[in-house]
Amino acid sequence: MDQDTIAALATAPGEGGIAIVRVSGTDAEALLSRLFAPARAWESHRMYYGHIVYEGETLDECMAVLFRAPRSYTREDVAEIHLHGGSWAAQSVLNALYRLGARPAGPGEFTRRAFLNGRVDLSRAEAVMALISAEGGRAARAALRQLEGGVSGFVRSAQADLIALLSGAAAAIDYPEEITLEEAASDLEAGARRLADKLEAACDERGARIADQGLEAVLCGRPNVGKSSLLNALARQERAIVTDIPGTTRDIIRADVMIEGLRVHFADTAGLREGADAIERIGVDRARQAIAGADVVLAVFNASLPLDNEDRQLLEDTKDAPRIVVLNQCDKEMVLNPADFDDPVVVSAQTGAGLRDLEKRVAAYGAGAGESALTQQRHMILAREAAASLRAAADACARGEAVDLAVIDLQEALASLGRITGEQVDDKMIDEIFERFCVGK
Ligand SMILES: Nc1nc2c(ncn2[C@@H]2O[C@H](COP(=O)(O)OP(=O)(O)OP(=O)(O)O)[C@@H](O)[C@H]2O)c(=O)[nH]1
Ligand SMILES: [Mg+2]
Repeated sequence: MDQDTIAALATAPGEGGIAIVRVSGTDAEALLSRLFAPARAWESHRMYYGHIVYEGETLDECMAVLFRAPRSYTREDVAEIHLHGGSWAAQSVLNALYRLGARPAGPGEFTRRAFLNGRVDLSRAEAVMALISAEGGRAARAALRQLEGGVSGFVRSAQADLIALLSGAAAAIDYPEEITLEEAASDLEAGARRLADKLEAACDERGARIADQGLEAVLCGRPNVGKSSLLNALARQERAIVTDIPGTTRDIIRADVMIEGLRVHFADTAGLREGADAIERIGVDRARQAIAGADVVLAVFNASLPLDNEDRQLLEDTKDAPRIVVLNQCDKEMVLNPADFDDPVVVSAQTGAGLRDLEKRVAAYGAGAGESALTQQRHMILAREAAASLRAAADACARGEAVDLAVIDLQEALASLGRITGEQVDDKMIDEIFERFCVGK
């Protein structure tokens, strides 16, 4: 089945400057030649101008290029036809290709072929998808590092460490006169723990989530301090209703803001106070839940009024949380003294003063996000599995068990690492990974 020639739209559907139809497989050149006649014989990696003609009808004016195997995305012969954007031309060219014998490509099938033909390892194939779906610069950079082989390189070095441990153990088993089993076991234990530490340090789930999905920042404070006004100012649009009536906001209102390549989800919440009506009480409960789940809490106070009990309670409740104290309404006469607070940001939602500082302080909570060696869930799970096997090997050595037993754990660790790059994979795993791709990639 993998010998079929496949075709799909490689660009996003809908209107656009150009639409690219991609064809891959042994018949790619023949199919392209049926629809498009270059002035001279096809030369690989060269763009040709011409017209796509099928059954006497000109379907589009286009540019076409042929990449002969193995110097192509899939390592098969690949043809790309650059058509005018919009769906009609691309669809009619695809229909012609299907009638001439190409098969519609499945999700991720081009990249899957690149993997099966050995052009990229699994972690690089996954990086292609991560790069396509990256929303912010931070996530895109992590994907690019992976695409350039960051993950493969990290895994290769861990595999080399493991193989060194395994050969040390083998030496002790084979040449007991050269190295005692006690020495071998203690070397093995130390080496296995070191490598387990390294693998665990390479996984930063929180950072990976923040780079990929964004940082949760929750605005909270008592009614009327200006939480909704701040949300609107940060979002640069009127998201939340602002009035001088305390208790205006009840539901959580969200706005996404891109700060230095990091997506930040700001949530504006109901003012925290007792004795509100039934609706507002639900809002206050939701606010408390949002605070508990936040990556950073923005505790907002009205700098032109003295602290009241609710303000003090909020300071107390959030003192151990990742928190930024925000003294708002600084355009009015300040009653609160910034020196009394722990590194506060002084702002005015009304004039915009201090907002840039606030953004920087928020973005600092995403510092380093997505910069660990591993950033994909699947890779982190396997690295942790490998680390667990290494710790089991170390524990076996520490208990004075036979080195052969530790060797089995080390081999398991090696197998887990092999699944990251795809040296040790089964078809089911490959299917699961590529099904998450989009068609045309
Ligand atoms: N002068 C001045 N007024 C502000 C500032 N921020 C908010 N206000 C005013 O304060 C009042 C309350 O603002 P909101 O943004 O609705 O306050 P809130 O904290 O969301 O209030 P609740 O939703 O009731 O909890 C409004 O009249 C705003 O115009 C500011 O920085 N300076
Ligand atoms: Mg509000």
